[in-house]
Amino acid sequence: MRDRIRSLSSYNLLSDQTRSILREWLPTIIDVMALSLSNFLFAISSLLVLAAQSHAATVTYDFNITWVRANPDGQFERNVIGINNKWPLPPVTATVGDRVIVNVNNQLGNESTTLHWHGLYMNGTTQMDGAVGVSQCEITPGTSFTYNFTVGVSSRA
Ligand SMILES: [Cu+2]
Repeated sequence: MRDRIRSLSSYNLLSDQTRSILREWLPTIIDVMALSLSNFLFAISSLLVLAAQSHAATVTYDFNITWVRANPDGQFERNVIGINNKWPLPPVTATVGDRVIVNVNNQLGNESTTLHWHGLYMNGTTQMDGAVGVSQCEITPGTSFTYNFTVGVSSRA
């Protein structure tokens, strides 16, 4: 502590009484300042963590549902339902808390369809869970439907 007091450039200009007060109280003052700084840093870092946690993303996909030729089970090639003229189907990647928007256009021509979000609870948005006639109307050929839901904690199903 004595070294810190010496390092103050104006210390030698102070009166003896002021110096003795400083000698007595400076360690405490510096400790309090250090404590305040650590509290301040802790508060700032807590805010940053909260900000990071509350910053959910929105992920958007455009899925055209089409017939494609594929051999999913290794038996023989045939017409299967694909997305954007591809099979295997593309993954949807999101984090818990994110909003997922999927613009679906049914281009099958002869078949209705929906997307089922197996494994997600879909709390509050069961009308978008894809079970035709149970929780959602079918997306008829030539029509579109936009899925829009927030990813909650998934089940283990
Ligand atoms: Cu399911």
